[in-house]
Amino acid sequence: MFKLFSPFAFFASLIVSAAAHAEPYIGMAKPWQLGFQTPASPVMERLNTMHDYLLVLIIAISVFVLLLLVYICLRYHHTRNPVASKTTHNTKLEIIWTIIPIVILVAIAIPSLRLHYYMQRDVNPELTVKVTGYQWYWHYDYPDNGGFGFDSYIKKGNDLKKDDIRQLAVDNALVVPVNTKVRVQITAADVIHSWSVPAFGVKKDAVPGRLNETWFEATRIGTFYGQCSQLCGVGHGFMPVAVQVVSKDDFAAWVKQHAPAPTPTPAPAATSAPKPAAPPASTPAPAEKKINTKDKATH
Ligand SMILES: [Cu+2]
Repeated sequence: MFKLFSPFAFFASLIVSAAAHAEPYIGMAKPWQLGFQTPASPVMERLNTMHDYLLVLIIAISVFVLLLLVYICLRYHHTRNPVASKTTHNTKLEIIWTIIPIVILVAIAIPSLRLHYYMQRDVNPELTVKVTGYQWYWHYDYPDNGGFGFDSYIKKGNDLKKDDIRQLAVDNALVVPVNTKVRVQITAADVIHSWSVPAFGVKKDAVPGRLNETWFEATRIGTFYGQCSQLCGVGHGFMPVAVQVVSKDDFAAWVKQHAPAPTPTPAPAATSAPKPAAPPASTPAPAEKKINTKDKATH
């Protein structure tokens, strides 16, 4: 038993914890967590600041109202104030309690609208990915990199490996480079879904027949998780979002691996040999067709 508390064990535990820190970062909610996930994008950092600012305002207002109530209860108790005042109007006071709330609302509205504007517009995106929600999985396309795409399904049961997080691990994560402005175009092919990654401050509805747009810039390497955030049917809880942020070099290598090979040969041999490479490139097409038909149907 004593060996457990020996200096050796202590240093061993330090080494183990140091090794744990060297592991890739995982962006997800932790048990008993209070507050937001650690921000990993400029948008989420600003959302955090906005949240803290509002918290200060809310606490100040709540404390002021509480103190006022306590003061009134004590000062105007019938034992101290047996004859109640008959005053009903006080112009000065009414002007003050109209103007102060207006000032507070303006002080909230200005930074809030600025942040909304910042979140909405994507300034010179360096990469575009298209996200399509399906019942019940996500499909990701890379139009800038040859238009290849793939499905992203939750890993369940026997597919889960040792380090996989249950209910969040997927077979194919969206891969993006770090410190790169990524424009995300979001739509759906059946019902409304919502693509969200809390650490990036991103949550956008995926609506059939509509192309929504948002952006993020991941500031750290790691895997970031989110979940579908619009009730979309029985599989709603089983279509997690996983974004793998890698270095720019790793991303280039990954694209090389997955992008469809360029087809320089015009049409000399239409044999069945190159067919295996075709499915990834052709999968997005039916999705777009589906969306178009729905679009026409709804209008
Ligand atoms: Cu969904």
